[in-house]
Amino acid sequence: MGCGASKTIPKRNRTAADIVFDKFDRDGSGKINKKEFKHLCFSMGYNLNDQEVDINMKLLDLSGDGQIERKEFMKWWNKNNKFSQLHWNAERLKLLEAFTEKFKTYDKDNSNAIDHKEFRDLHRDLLAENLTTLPLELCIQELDSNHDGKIVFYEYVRFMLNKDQKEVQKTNKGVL
Ligand SMILES: [Ca+2]
Ligand SMILES: [Ca+2]
Ligand SMILES: [Ca+2]
Repeated sequence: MGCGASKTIPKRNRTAADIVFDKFDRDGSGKINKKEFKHLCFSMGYNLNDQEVDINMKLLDLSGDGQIERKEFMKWWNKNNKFSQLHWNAERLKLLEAFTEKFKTYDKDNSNAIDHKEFRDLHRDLLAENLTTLPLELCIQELDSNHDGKIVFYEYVRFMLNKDQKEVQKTNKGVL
């Protein structure tokens, strides 16, 4: 995906979100890192612990580079419940931790993304756990929501939670 946006936006085109982004991108790197994100949330009245910062950063990081770029930030910022969604209850947090561990085992080269080669192992496990019946190629399409050829943590979690939801619906209503 081409990245046309430069690090700085001409003043007249800056939105309120841009101003917030630039304010908290303290080192001017064009990206919000963990420390900067924690500070941003704290300034807005949300005191996240390190674990919450970790998990939420991973979920906002659609490119898998470990930081929040302007585009990723905008996506989050435009949500109504952006801050309340950063707090996970203990049960969900535990689930997300388990997802993190699992994701790490598939991401063998620690690139923060599961590529096609690594996906073979993940696919094998998903089949074994009945989480998919799709063949390899179709399954990667379902997981890789932005179709950039790799699966980042957010995409993995989205897929897993979706499955979770369907399971819940199944048991509640008897049908999907
Ligand atoms: Ca920065
Ligand atoms: Ca990113
Ligand atoms: Ca992807």
